[in-house]
Amino acid sequence: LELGNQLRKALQRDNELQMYYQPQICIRSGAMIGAEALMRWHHPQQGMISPGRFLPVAEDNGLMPELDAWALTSVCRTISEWQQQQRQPVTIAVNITQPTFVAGGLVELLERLLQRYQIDPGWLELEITEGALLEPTPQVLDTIAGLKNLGVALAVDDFGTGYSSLAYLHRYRVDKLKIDRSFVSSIEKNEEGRVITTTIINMARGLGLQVLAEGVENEAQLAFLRDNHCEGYQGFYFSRALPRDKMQRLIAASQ
Ligand code: G
Ligand code: G
Ligand code: MN
Ligand code: NA
Repeated sequence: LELGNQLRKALQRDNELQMYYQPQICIRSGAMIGAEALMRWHHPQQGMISPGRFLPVAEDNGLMPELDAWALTSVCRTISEWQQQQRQPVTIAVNITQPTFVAGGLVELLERLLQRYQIDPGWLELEITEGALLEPTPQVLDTIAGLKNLGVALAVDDFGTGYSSLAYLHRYRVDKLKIDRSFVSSIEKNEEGRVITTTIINMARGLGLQVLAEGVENEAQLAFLRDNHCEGYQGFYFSRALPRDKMQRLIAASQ
């Protein structure tokens, strides 16, 4: 409860919560193609608190929609600066959770942000988990259609770990699959991991979707992904999530 109240207050201030950015790399060219925005909480007494700890607190306190809105706003403000320095869009992905879809208002919020910060929607991607897509209620369908209408890309996060109904890939016109890092880490360990990874890559490519591997930690995993024509990757092998200024320098150097 204590931490919940502190998180509620942190959402009102603008120095405790920060977005960090993990680079995403094109496997063929080695070029930086984007980044995933990941939230960090610099707690005044407890120091850095990871999302693994504060996201459940946010959920228990009904703060997920507010937290997702905070992340989107912060990222849009950052994109409005970064897009000045670049010729080509660099995709910045923001995680959006199920409660935010249920709460409604996501399309309207994004519309306001794109307008206020004059953002080229090509810069923005939303990551949603399979769970959020599972129940095709009219509201979820409307939200997805509205997002696509704004020109914002959709990626399915942690792909392969949810209750996959492959039908939704078509129904929702998602743009990208992110191969869950549990599969990537099993590439070197067992044949199942390799089969699942290549199957996801082939399915994505067959459906005309982009495909990006998460949690790449070493050259062996990267070589396997390259040999099997995966397009992009992120992971500690290239970089952890970086503070905004470091990411800005990487982006500036990327074109
Ligand atoms: O950042 P880290 O590497 O520890 O992320 C742990 C988990 O927290 C991941 O599942 C990630 O999707 C989630 N996460 C990190 N930042 C955000 C955020 O800004 N919004 C939401 N909804 N989830 C986030
Ligand atoms: O669930 P989501 O994909 O949004 O979460 C991203 C999470 O994965 C973050 O917690 C991030 O810190 C973590 N992560 C990113 N790269 C790696 C990696 O190479 N190895 C491991 N173990 N975790 C990673
Ligand atoms: Mn993610
Ligand atoms: Na993920």
